[in-house]
Amino acid sequence: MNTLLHLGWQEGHEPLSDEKKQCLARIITTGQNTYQGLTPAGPCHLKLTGKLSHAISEKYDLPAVGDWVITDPQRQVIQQIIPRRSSFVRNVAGNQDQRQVIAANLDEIWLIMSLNHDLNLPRLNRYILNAWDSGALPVIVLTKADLMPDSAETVKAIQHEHPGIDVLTCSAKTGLGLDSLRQRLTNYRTIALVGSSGIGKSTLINQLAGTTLQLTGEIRLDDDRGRHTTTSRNLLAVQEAWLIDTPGMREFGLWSTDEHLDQTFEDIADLARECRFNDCRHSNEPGCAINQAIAEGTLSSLRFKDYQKLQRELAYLDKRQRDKQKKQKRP
Ligand SMILES: Nc1nc2c(ncn2[C@@H]2O[C@H](COP(=O)(O)OP(=O)(O)OP(=O)(O)O)[C@@H](O)[C@H]2O)c(=O)[nH]1
Ligand SMILES: [Mg+2]
Ligand SMILES: [Zn+2]
Repeated sequence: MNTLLHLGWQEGHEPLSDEKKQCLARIITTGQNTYQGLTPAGPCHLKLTGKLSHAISEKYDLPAVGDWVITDPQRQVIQQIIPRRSSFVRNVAGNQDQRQVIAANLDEIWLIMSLNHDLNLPRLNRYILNAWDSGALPVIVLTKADLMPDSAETVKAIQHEHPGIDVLTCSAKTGLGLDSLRQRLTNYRTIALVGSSGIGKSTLINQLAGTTLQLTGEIRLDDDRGRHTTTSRNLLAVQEAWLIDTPGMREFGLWSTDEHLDQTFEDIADLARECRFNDCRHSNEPGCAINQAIAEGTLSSLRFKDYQKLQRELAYLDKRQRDKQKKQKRP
C-alpha cells in the first residue's frame, strides 16, 4: 500500500495538521484546467477551486507535475498548493519573462544529452544554471553511448568543466551505465529528466522500469532530430523512485542568478579571484588570470565567451525583473 512517504512526501517539508495531510495529493500529470493526482488511496481527477483560480496571477502559480496539493475531502478540487521545496523552471516568453515550472519537488534533475548529435556545451550550461537555481541536484546524463564508442575524451572534458556534478554515460541499447542510474532510484526520491527531443529520455525510463511506461519515437534518419514524441509531463513510479518524463524542449530560457553562474563556471570564478584587480573586466588589464589561462591553453576561450554571454543575459533578466517590481510598487 502507498503512504505519503511512498509518494515522495518528505516530513519537515511543510508543517501540516493530520487532518490536512489526509487531503494531500501529488500531481502526476496536468491537462487543460484538469489535473491527475495520486493519493495513498489511489488516483483522482482534480480541478482548481474558483477561489484559487482567481488568486493565480501567473502560470508559475498553477499546479505543476510533482506538486503537492490539498484537496477537498471528496478529492475533486484543489484548494491549495503546498510551497515547493524545489522546482525546475524555464523562461518561456523571452523578453516578456514568463516562468514555467517544468517539474516541482525534485531531488535530482537529470540533464540529458545524447552523445551523438545533441552534444552542445553552451546549451548544457544553460540547463545547469537553471538547475542550480531549482534547489535540486543536477546530474549530467549522456545517452546513446553505443553510437559513439570513442566518447571518453568528450566525457572527461565535461567532467573537468563541471567538477561538482556527477557525469554518467549510458546506452539504453546495450545497457551500459544503467546500473549507476538505477542506484539513484531509492528512498522515493523524485527525479526529472530534461533535454531536447529524441535524445532518449522516454527510452531510458522504459529501460530503467523494465517495461514500456512511455511511448518512444523513432528518429528521422536524415537529421537525427527528435519528433517530440512525449507531449506531456508525467510522474512515473520506477523502482523505488519517481521519474518525471518531460517533452523535449526547443527553447530554453534562462531563469537563474549571478550566484549560480559562478557555481556553473567554478573554474572561471576561481581564476577571477586571482586577477590582480578586484574589478578586473578580463579584457586588457595587467595581471588578469583569465587571460593568462586562455593564453596558456588551460581555459578555453569559447567557454569564457559562453560565460560572458550568459552573464549579460542574466544581468538583462535581472534588470527586467527589477523594473517589473518597481512598476508593480507604483500606486
Ligand atoms: N542507439 C541508441 N538509440 C537510442 C538510445 N536511446 C534512445 N534511442 C532511440 O532514440 C529515439 C528517440 O528516443 P525517445 O526515448 O523517444 O526520445 P525522447 O528524449 O523521449 O524524445 P521526446 O519525447 O520527443 O522528447 C528512439 O528511436 C530510440 O530508440 C540509445 O541508448 N542508443
Ligand atoms: Mg519522450
Ligand atoms: Zn581578469
